[in-house]
Amino acid sequence: MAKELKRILIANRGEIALRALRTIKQMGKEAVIVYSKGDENAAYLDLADVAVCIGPEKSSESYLNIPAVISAAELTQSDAIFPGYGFLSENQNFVEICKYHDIKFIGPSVEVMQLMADKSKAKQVMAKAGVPTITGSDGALKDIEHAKKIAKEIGYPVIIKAAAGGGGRGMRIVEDESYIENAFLACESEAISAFGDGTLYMEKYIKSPRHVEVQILGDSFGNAIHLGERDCSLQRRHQKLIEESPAIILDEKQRQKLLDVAVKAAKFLGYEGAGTFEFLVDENKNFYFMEMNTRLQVEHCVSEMVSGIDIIEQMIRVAEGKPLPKQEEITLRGHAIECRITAEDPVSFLPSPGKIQKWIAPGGKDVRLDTHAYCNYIIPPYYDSMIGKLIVWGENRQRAIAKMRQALDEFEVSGVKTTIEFHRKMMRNEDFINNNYDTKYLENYKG
Ligand code: MV4
Repeated sequence: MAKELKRILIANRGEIALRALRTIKQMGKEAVIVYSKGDENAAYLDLADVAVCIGPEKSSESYLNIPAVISAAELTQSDAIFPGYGFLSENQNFVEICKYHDIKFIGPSVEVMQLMADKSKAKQVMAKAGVPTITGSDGALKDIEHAKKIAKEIGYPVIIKAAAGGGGRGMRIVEDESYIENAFLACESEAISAFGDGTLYMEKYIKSPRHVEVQILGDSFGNAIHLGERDCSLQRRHQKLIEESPAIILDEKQRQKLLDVAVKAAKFLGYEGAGTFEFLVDENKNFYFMEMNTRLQVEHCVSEMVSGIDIIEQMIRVAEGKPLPKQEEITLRGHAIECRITAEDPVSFLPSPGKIQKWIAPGGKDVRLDTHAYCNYIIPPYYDSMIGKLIVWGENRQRAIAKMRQALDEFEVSGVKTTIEFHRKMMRNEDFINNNYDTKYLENYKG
C-alpha cells in the first residue's frame, strides 16, 4: 500500500492553498495548483510547479467542479489530491471518484466520512465507543409524536437538529411541547431543501456552552494521537473568529479525560488522517461529543503552534502509509491564539472585497501570519472573505494575548475593511481576558 507521493494537487484556493504548497515543497515534492478565473492573478500560483485553470469564477464551476479537478489531476499526472477545508474536502462522491482514477485523496476513508456526515448516526457510534454524548433520541426521530415523547423524557428545553446538518444549519430550540410540531416541521422542510435529507434527531438543549474540540491524527496502522484541544467559543453566527489552545476552562484532569476519549474514538473508527472531534462543554464543565469534522480545519495552526507538529506534513505521511509519531514524542507547550482576519466591516461583518492599498504585516518571534494577501492584491468577491489568520504563541495565555495585541497593532491594511479592529478590541476586552465568555457572547456584544 505504501507509496511515495511525488506530485500533489491542491484542490483549494487562498491562504490554505499557499499553506499546503509550502509543506509540499518543503517535503521535496511537486505542487500542482488549480485555480479559477477569479484567482488567476493571485501571487501564490507562481510558487506552484504547475498551475491549472479549472473554470470560471463561480465555485460551482471551478473549485467544486469534480470533472475539472480530476481532469487537472490526470493531465498533470498528480499522485494525490490535498482538499484543504470547504469545497470538496468532505464530498464523499469526490473521494470515490479519486479512488476510481487511482488518485490518492489525502484524508479519511469514504466510509468514515459517510458515517460522520450523519450527525445522528455519528453520535450513536461515538456513544458505543464510550464517548459522552448529550441525552436525547437514540438515533433519528420517527415523527412528531416520537419527538414529543423524547422531549418529555429528557425535559425542556430541547433542540431538534438535522442529521445532515452541522455547523449550525438546520436546528430549532424548543421551549415547551406546544412548539414541537411547528419546530419539527420547519426543521424537516429546511433540512430537505438544504441537504436533501429531512432526518432529524433531538437533544437536551445546553444554554450557554463552550465549544471545545480535539485535534486528532490517525494512521494506517490503527494508531491515533492528539495534538491537544482548542477552545473555539468566540463565534458569530457559527463563524469562528478566535481560537486558542489549550482550552483554559478545563483543569488538567478534565483535559486529559477529553483527550483520552478523543484518541480512543479515533482508534475505534480506524481513522486515517487529520480529524477534529467537537464537544460542547456545559456550565459544570461536563463535555459531550457534538460532531466530528473529517477534514483539516482553518484553526489547525494553533495546534501546530503548541505541538510543533506540521499537521499537513503528517496528513501527507499518513497518506503515504507512514506511521505517526508516538504520543510520548509530542509535548504540548505554552498557549497559542488565532485571530481570523476577514475583509469585512469590523462592526457589521458585511463583506468588503476590493484592492488592498496598504499592507503592513506584523512579525516577531512566535508570530505567524498565514495569508495569500499582499499590497495591491485584489480580494475577489466570489469566495469566503477570510484573507488571513494571525497566530501567536506565548508561554501562557496572558503573554499570548499581549503578543497578539502587539501584532494586531502593527498590522495595517487599507483599501478594504478588515476585522483587525474587532480583534484589537477583543484582545483588550475584560471578558475575553478573564475567560468570561461562551458561544453566545457576541449575540449581545456592541463593540
Ligand atoms: C447545541 C447547542 C446546545 N445544546 N446542542 C451549533 C453548531 C452545531 N454544530 C451545534 N450547535 C449547537 N448545538 C445542544 N444540545 C448549542 C449549539 C450552538 C453552538 C455550538 C457551538 C458553537 C457555537 C454555537 C452557537 C449557537 C448554538
